[in-house]
Amino acid sequence: MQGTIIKGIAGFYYVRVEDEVYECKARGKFRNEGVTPLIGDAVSIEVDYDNQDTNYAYKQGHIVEIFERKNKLVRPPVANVDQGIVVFAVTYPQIHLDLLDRFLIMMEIEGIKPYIALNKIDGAPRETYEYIVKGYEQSGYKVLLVSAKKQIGLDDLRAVLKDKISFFAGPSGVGKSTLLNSIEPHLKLQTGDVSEKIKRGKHTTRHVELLPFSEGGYVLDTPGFTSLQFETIDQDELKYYFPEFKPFEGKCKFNGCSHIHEPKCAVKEALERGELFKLRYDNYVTYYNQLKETRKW
Ligand SMILES: Nc1nc2c(ncn2[C@@H]2O[C@H](COP(=O)(O)OP(=O)(O)OP(=O)(O)O)[C@@H](O)[C@H]2O)c(=O)[nH]1
Ligand SMILES: [Mg+2]
Ligand SMILES: [Zn+2]
Repeated sequence: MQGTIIKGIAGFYYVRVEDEVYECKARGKFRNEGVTPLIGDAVSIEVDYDNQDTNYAYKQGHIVEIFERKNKLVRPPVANVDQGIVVFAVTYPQIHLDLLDRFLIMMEIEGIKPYIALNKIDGAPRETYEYIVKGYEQSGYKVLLVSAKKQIGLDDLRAVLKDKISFFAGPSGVGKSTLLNSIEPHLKLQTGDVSEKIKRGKHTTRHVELLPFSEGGYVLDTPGFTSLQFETIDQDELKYYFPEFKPFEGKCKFNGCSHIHEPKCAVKEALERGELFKLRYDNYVTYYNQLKETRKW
C-alpha cells in the first residue's frame, strides 16, 4: 500500500493511506542506509496482519520503501512540499519586509512556489498596506488578502491549497493557526494571544504534522520564525532568485552584471522608470553585500 507520512513521534511514523492512518516503524535497512523518513515522504507500507491489537486506535505496519523526494526542507523538516504560504499580519505584529524577502528567496532556491498571505485585514484600512500588495504583485507574486477572524478571502486561500502539500510559515502571532482553523474548523489548532506570546517568548505552535485538507491535499502549520538565513548561495547567484529581474536578463551592457554599480544596467533603468519595487531592490543590494562579506571570511 502507498501513503504519505503525516507525523512522526518517538520512532513511529503515521502513514495516511486514503482515509486510514497506520502506525508504522521503519525497516532496519533505512537506518543502515542512513535514511531517515520525513513528514511528507511518499512511502510504501506493509501491514502487520498477524499482529493487530483491535483495541488500539491505529492499525500497525512497516515502512518498506521511501519514494524519491521532490525536495526536502530543513525548517520545517518536511519532504515533497509544493508550496509555502508565508503569512504576515497587516496590523500586529508589524510586517517585516526583510523577513518576507528572505522567505521568498529561500523558496526560490528550493524551487517551492511561494504565496504571500496578508492576514488581519479586518484591522487596518487598505491604504496602509497597499504598497506591499502592489510591490509584490509587481514582482510576480500572488498576494492573498485575508482575515481569519472575519472570514474574508478564505475561498481564494482554499483554491490555492487544493490538492497540494502546502506549509504555512511566518512570524509568531500573525495568525497561521487561526487561519487554518478558519478554513478547517475541525482542526482545532491551538492559537494564542500575541502579547502573551511576546511576554512568555513562546510560540503557540510547536510540533509539525501534515493535516489532510478536506478539499484534497495537505497543510502544515509551523511555529513562527524570527530570522531566516540563506548563506548557502554565492552573491552572483542571488539575482536569479528575484523573478522580477528575469525580463532584463541579458539586456545589461556587461555580461554577469550584478545590477548594482555597473553602467547601462537594464535592471537599474527599470528601477528608475518605477517598474520595480524599490524596497525589494534595496534588500537585494543588502543581501548581495552580506553574501560577499560571508565569502570573504
Ligand atoms: N483581528 C484579527 N486577529 C486575528 C486574526 N487572525 C488571528 N488573529 C489573532 O492573532 C493571534 C495569534 O494567532 P495565532 O493563530 O496563534 O498565530 P500563529 O501565527 O499561529 O502564532 P505561532 O503559532 O506562535 O507561530 C490570536 O490572538 C488570534 O485571535 C484576524 O484575521 N484578525
Ligand atoms: Mg500557530
Ligand atoms: Zn544589470
